[in-house]
Amino acid sequence: MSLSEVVITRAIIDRFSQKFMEYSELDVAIVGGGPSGLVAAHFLAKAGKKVAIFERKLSIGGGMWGGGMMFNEIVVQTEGKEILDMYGITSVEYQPGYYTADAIECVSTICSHAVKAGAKVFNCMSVEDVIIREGRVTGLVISWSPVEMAGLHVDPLSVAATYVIDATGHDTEVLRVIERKADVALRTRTGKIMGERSMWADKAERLTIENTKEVCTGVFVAGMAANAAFGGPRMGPIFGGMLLSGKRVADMIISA
Ligand code: 48F
Repeated sequence: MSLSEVVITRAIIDRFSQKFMEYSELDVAIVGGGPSGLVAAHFLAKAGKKVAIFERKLSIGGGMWGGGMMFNEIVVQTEGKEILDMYGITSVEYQPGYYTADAIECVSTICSHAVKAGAKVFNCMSVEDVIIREGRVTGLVISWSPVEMAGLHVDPLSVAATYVIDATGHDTEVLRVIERKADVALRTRTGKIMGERSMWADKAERLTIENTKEVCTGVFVAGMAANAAFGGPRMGPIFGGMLLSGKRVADMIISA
């Protein structure tokens, strides 16, 4: 049998359309496929939730691939190591309370678990806006990232979601659009995004967990976005807080 390019083309378009149609109404839409978003997707999908990640870049993994300054090893503390153990990711004690792991093994393993549990990843898609009804975010406005990058004048599409997780890292992009466009006060001290503070690994790691919460009705923040929203410091290339935040936000949404 000779292979037909047209069949290959139709197979891709058909299957993608089916997938996108099925996932255009979600229990949880996660913006950002960094470590916190991937862990959240895994636990939510495992609990039977219909969940998708929208990731601007071609690749998932966010800031994890590059470890610290492109030395592709990450550090986790004891609590973070427990999550790596759960995933079967190899970690090695460096000195008491500090463990290292291969960044590539971390991203690929966590992503594999998320996808196998049923989460869908829509890469190359940027979230540029939200849909709000009566003070609650009910969906996301999405576009192809290359459209955004080229500044093309093309209207976006939308997906509906009961809950949204802003896991966009340092830039808190979902909250930024809510702050700019909607009359919705965030549940921070100022009612606005407080902005991240300079690096303080120990404090930041603790605060990342504390700051993982519902920041306005229907929208949760996780990972570095949680600290940026609530004025916590950045932590640098220690990733336990990201993993624990992803699990915590999933637990919170499951019990909500
Ligand atoms: O930055 P990122 O890895 O977020 P995270 O899960 O982890 C933070 C750490 O990597 C590191 C750190 C701690 O050690 O400080 O930075 O909090 O991943 C965020 C992802 O969100 C995507 C972005 O491309 C990245 O992969 N992203 C950001 N804005 C959008 C987006 C958007 N508007 N639409 C879609 N994806």
